[in-house]
Parts: sequence; structure tokens; C-alpha cells
Amino acid sequence: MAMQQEVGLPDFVLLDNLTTDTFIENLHLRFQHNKIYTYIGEVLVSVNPYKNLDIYSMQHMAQYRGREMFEVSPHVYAVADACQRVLRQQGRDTCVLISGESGSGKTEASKFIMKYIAANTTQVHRDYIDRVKNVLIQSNSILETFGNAKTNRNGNSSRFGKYMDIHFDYKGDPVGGHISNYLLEKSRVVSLQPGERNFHAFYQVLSTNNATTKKFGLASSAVYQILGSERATAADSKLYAQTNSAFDALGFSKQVVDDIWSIVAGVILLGELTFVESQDGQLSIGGPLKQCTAALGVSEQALRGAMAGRVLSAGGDLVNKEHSLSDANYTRLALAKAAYDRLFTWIVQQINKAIDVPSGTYKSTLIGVLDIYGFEIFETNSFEQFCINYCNEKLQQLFIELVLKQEQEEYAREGIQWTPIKYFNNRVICELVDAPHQGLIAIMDEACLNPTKISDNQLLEAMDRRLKGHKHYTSRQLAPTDKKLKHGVDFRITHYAGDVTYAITGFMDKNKDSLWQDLKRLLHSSSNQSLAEMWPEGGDNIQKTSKRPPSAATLFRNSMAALVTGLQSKEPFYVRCVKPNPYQAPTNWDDQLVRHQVAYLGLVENVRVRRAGFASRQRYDRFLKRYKMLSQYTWPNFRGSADKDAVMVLLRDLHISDVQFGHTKLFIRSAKTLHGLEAARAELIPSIVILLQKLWRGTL
Ligand code: AOV
Ligand code: MG
Repeated sequence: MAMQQEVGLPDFVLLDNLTTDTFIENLHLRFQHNKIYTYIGEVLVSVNPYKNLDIYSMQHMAQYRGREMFEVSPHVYAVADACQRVLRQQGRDTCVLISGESGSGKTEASKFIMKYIAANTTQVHRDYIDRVKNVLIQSNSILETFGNAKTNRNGNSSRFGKYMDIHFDYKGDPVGGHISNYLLEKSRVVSLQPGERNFHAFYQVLSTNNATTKKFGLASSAVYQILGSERATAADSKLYAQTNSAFDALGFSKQVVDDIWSIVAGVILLGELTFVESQDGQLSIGGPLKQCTAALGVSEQALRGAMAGRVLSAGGDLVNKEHSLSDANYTRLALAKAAYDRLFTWIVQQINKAIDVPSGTYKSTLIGVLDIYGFEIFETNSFEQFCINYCNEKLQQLFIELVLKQEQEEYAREGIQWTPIKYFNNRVICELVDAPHQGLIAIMDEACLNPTKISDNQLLEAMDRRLKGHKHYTSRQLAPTDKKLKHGVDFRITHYAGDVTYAITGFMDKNKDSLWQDLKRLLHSSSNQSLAEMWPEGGDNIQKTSKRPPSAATLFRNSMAALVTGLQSKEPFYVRCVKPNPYQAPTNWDDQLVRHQVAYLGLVENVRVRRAGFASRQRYDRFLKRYKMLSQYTWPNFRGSADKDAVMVLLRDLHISDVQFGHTKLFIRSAKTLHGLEAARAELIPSIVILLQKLWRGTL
């Protein structure tokens, strides 16, 4: 059996002497033998192998179909199977929550889960189920093209959060789905940290043949600002073809696909435009203006107008305000960011149309898969990292609440006594960010709403005033001797996963996230049908006084709150991803780095809670099925009807007493007992097989 091929322990609850050291030792031992998956009960711990392992084939999938988690070697497929089983057998919605820092393997895990679910259907050749399966898989490559980029932490880093619901019919076959996307890191469009790339889409469109790039007004040999120091490669060219075939599979028309790439080209070309101010203060535009306007489907005059100034509505009158050189540049970059951001969201909406459950189809249950951007610390951390790291705090909070709650409820339900295990509860950090009135988001919003213009620096002062003394917040003002913090610029949050220093520069602007109506009008006027459709509000009357939309941080906080509420109603499964080293290298094991993650993910505490004095718990029917061969009173059958009675007799016969009998489950106290049972079983199996063979052959 697969259990005997295990190196190290397949489940941390089996560790005899549980400490952080023994935990890491076991994790490392397994990693060295390419055993990247290990359980803590039903929680899967996954270490990024940074190399392709031959463990994901159809044959491997088959091994996990319909098997209990402990029966087969730990695997992300087992989690997917358990999810689908709960859904099919109990008709309950489930979800898989994948967490871990940037580059730890979340997105790859989410793709394996989708792949498994798509393969594990009861109807192989029903057309629309095949189509749904295909669409689920293909949608990933489109999302990655437009929403992923190479960062200094991960060559294919998700720069947006993704939550995908997959709907199933009553047979348990996927019939459709829905993707929710969260806050794309759009600042990347116009500014890169050294060594990083922009979104893959930009390189892909430049990697194709000359005729195609030319069609979009680009030249593959040219050097473009927004690409940073990186160039398109042969790999990008392959991915470009893959993205296009995914578009095709999802039913995007040729025209729409052209529209999309044309917008991408337009954004690249916006990055090339320059402004010159003549002596009389007039602005003129240099650079590839013709190509840019062609790609965006707008007139030169309209683009020039929208860059050179803006129309304001002042007391009912329209006034034209001319831009300074720096305003014009700011406008150009704002336009590039907004156009790309809206494009991304629009693409997600189109994918949703393609995977929507057709009306009339009976949908019964769903599996949700959450794959967010992982916790990250860069050289310079800004508003985007603030949101990303807050999102990770929320997910950690959910893990703490649900794992503790579930366990507590289980002990209560089964009538078992236990003492709670101590955890670091990161609720205090979540509240530092999102508490009404006194949280960071509330303070930022207040500053944005202030009728007089508040500078980033003044915002920082307000934060310092209000959060003075908070254990998880500091700045140079509050800690004058801390030379690592720049005065008037930096603030630091002590996150559950480590200290992050954020530069306040740009927070006000990014949180307001407003776009001048002129730019919306410009894009709405585009002859590129898809682009015009993305900007319906550009058609609004300029004098229509619209209410100020909620700030970016508030929108994000609300979407996180809605996400958490949705997840709480489902039966959760967890994948906790660990990064073995910071070099994205296959054989390297950085003990410090791993130790840090094990600590903040609360993995050792997780094992403690899981055991709470019990190494294992199993339903009576399952336990009986697995071990009934060990006693003459239960093998081959127990004379009695209740499984619980049978298990009691079986254990008495084996002289095992370190157990507690719950109402429906048996709780086994020590791992040794479980090892003993497994060993006895393994010893007996060959003789039972011989016995059965003799029986069949009639030689007994
Ligand atoms: P992330 O999703 O957790 O980071 P990824 O899932 O993108 O991390 O993994 C990073 C890289 O590690 C992938 O591109 C693969 O090269 C490699 N990798 C991860 N898991 C596996 C695996 N099971 N087998 C082989 N290679 C793997 V971020 O999106 O940055 O938080 O925002
Ligand atoms: Mg990812």
C-alpha cells in the first residue's frame, strides 16, 4: 500500500514528540525525497518543489478517486477528491482556501485542484460538461496572461486575487462557474521595481510575428518604456499562442480578441508619449501619437485634448482648465493604468459569461477555490502591498476562527472534554486596518473626503496621532531612534507574517482612485467597440453630479468582507503553502525561512489543536472497516449491529485503552496506538490475501 512507501510521517499528528524542530525535520526529510505534501489531519501542507514532479498524471488522479485521505499518499488531489465527496455525499458547498506567501505555490495548487475536478466527472461525453471542463482550465491561462507578472519573489506572480466558484449538478458534474477578481495591482502598468516585469500580456503581444505587431502599431524590435529592462522572449511567443487559443475556446470572437490586444498595444504606446511645453505655455505631444491613437481607436484631437486640460463643472458652468506639464504626464499615466485595469475586469466578465450556468440547468452545489496574492515584502511597499497583505491577514483570521471553531464544535458535539490551545490571534491586526472610525482605512478615507487637499505627509501625521501606542503600528515620528524608518515617509505594520515598512507616497492618490471624466469620455468615444463598452459612464452628461464613489481601500475591504462571509457558509479545506528558499531553486532548503513560515502559519499549533490530546479521530464505520481483521470477534463480521459496539469489542480484545468514545467517532490518544494498529494490519494483510486466495481456489 502507498502508506508503506512514505518517507517521514505522512501526517504531522503522528509525530511522537511534537516541537517546531521535529516538525521541520519531518517536512525537510519529505521534501528531500520529493514528498512535498504532508497532512495535519485534513489540512494539507505543501512545499514548493520548484521542479516538475511526476505525480500529477491521469494515473495519479485515478489513485485518489473515492479514497479516504489517510489511505493514500498525501496529495493536493486528495483534497480535491475530499471536496467533491462532501459535495456529492452530503450535498454541501465546499471551498478550498489556499494560503502562503508569494511564490509558495498557491496558484499551481489551485490549478491542480481544477484539473482534478474537471477530470473527475461521471459523464465523460456529454458535450456541455466537456465544454465546461475545458473552459474552466482555459480561463486560467487568460487570467495569468493579463493578471500575472514576474516579481522579485515569483516569476509568475498573481497580481490580483481570484475566487472561483464551480457549480455542479445533482450528479456532481461541473456545469459552470463564476470568477470574482480582486484589486489588480495596476500601478505596475506604469512603474516597475528593478528586476521586475510588467504584466505578461505586454510581452506576449510583442513576441509575435512582425505583421501582427505592426497591425497594432508596434515594432517587435523596439524598446518600450513600460517593459522595464525586460524583453519579450520565445516563451512569451508560445504563451501568446496559448492565450489566443484559450480565447478561442471560450468563444471570444476574432474581433474581440483583436480589440483586446489593440488596447494592450495602446497602453504600451501611451507609455511612449512625451510632452513639450512651448514658451507660451502650450503643450505639444511627441512620440508615436498616430500609432497610439490608432490602437486606442480615438482621434488625435480627442487624445490631445484630454491630455492638455480638463473640463470642470463649476457651479453649473463648464470651465476648461489647462494642464501643466506634470499634470499632463500624470494624466497620461492615469489613463494607461485605468485602461488596463478596466480591460482586465472586463475580460473576467466576458469569461464569466462564457462559464455562466445556462438558465434551466439544475445547479445544486458548488466548490469555491480561493487563490490570492501571497503576503509580500518588497524593497518599496506601497498601497498595493498594504491591500495584498491585509487580504492575507483576513485569510489567516478565517483559518484561525474556522479551525478553532470546528475543532471546538467537534469536541462539544462528540461529548469530549478539552482545553483550548494558545494561538496568536491576528484579529488585532485586521482591526488595525479595517476597524470603523479608528482603523487605517477609515483614517485614509477621512483624509480623502476632506475638502482641503491633504498631502500624503499629512495623512501620515493623522495616522501617527490616532494610532500612537498601537502594538502593531509605528513610524519614525513615534519611534525616533528607529533609523530604518524614514521620517515623514514610512510607517510600519507588524503583520502576522512579519514587519512591513510602507512608504506613504501615493497613498492619498491611490485610495481616491478617481479618474477625470475627460478620460472616461475619451475611452467611451473609441471606435474600438470593446473599449467603448468598457467605459459606459463616459457617455454620462458631464454636469451630472455624481456621488463620490467609495475609496479603493473601502471597496477592497468590503469585497474581502463579502468574500469571508461567503466562505464561512461552506465546508472549508485548507492548503498551506510553504516556500523552501528565496531563490526559486529546487534543491535549496533555507531553514530560517521555513521556520519563519511554519511559525506564522501556526502549523505546530494547528497540530496541537488537531490532536488536543488525540492523535487521531475516525468514524466508527471507517475504523471498523480498516481494522476489523485484527480481532476474531469482528472478523469477518461482528455479531451485532452498532459499529460503536463493534469498535469497543475490537479495542478491548486488543487491550487498547487510550481512547475516548465520542458519539459517532473514536478518538485515539497516542500516535503509537495508531502506528501499532497500522503495523498489525500491514502484517496481517499478506496472510489474509493468501487465505482469500485459498478460499477462492477451493484449496482450504
Ligand atoms: P503563488 O501563487 O503562491 O505566488 P505559484 O503557484 O505561482 O506561487 O508558484 C510559483 C512557481 O513555483 C510556479 O511558477 C512554479 O514554477 C513553481 N511551483 C509551484 N508549485 C509547484 C509544483 N507543485 N510543482 C512544480 N512547480 C511548482 V503569488 O501568485 O506570487 O503569491 O502573488
Ligand atoms: Mg499566485
